Amino acid sequence: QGPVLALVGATGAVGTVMIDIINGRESVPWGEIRLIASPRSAGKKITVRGEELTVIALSPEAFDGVDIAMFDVPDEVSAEWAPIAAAKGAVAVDNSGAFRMDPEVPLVVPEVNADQIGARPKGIIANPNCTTLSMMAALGALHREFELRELVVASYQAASGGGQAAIDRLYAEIAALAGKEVGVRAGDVRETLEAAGLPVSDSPFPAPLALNVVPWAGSLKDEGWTSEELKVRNESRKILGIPELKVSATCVRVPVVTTHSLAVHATFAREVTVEQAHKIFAAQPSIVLVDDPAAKQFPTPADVVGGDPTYVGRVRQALDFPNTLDFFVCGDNLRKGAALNTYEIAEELAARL
Ligand code: 11C
Repeated sequence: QGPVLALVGATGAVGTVMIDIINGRESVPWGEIRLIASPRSAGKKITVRGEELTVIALSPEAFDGVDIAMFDVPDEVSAEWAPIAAAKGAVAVDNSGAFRMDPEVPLVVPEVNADQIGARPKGIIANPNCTTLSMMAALGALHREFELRELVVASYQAASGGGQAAIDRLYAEIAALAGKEVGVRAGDVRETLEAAGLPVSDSPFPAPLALNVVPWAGSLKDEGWTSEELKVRNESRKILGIPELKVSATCVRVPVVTTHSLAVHATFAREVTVEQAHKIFAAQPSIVLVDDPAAKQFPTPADVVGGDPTYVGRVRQALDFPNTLDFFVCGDNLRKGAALNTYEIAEELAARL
């Protein structure tokens, strides 16, 4: 009998992708899979690997006998319940922001720092933010060879990073603007949405997202930075094991449903040629290199959404910055950015139980 896996938040946007991933695996090590959600979703039936499972309500007893509990719930729910699962003897793999910067909680991307999975004094392992995660496989591989020193990034984040309500809002905005000649006068997109009953005050985004880009993700922190930008800085440092890494990020929401992209400007201790970088990327099982500028081949969210790997392209040696590479990455924020990485950590744990 294999270990017992619990999925907390089984009915949410990421939980649903998690079940897709479990269903898509050729084989799984689990003796039992248990689906847990809020009392509102309890009783719902979901088919997992051909077996109809009933979602049970979150309670301490729900963790009885559980070996690994994956959490895809809001920060405050994880903050309360991951320690309860751990006290019941499970390893909690948490996709929220509640524990990521806790020095007693490893923050893991298996292909970068799987070695840290074993040191988990609180019985909790954290999964990074999807924006940070989208570039970690690429940066981790380059860092191993060339020693990363500085990182400047701009993100192009999909609506689904904000959950189902954010996806619904983007679709509603697109429908309301379809066929109209807008985006030609300041404020006309906003006014048209308002006339269609979609005022920005009701939106999860602080400006229209359709036909627009919005330089804002997360909440306001000190000195004008957003929580998302600080997560990119702090989490990159922790995952890569470079506490002094210089990082500056600008996080931007774009009218894409799913798949985050980042323009990365990374400076290393040593010179890195495009050819060397290509070789390193091509050797990583979790990276797909799509980089043929003459043929206009590069990754875009629309072309890679639903995929597991990180897609890398537009690799260039920065003309005016020594030892610096510029490149573009795309990664499905619901898969590798959230559900897949969490599940890969659970698989690593299962192999070590
Ligand atoms: C977004 N990256 O795109 C965020 C969502 O810390 O796990 C995930 C927030 C987090 O809005």
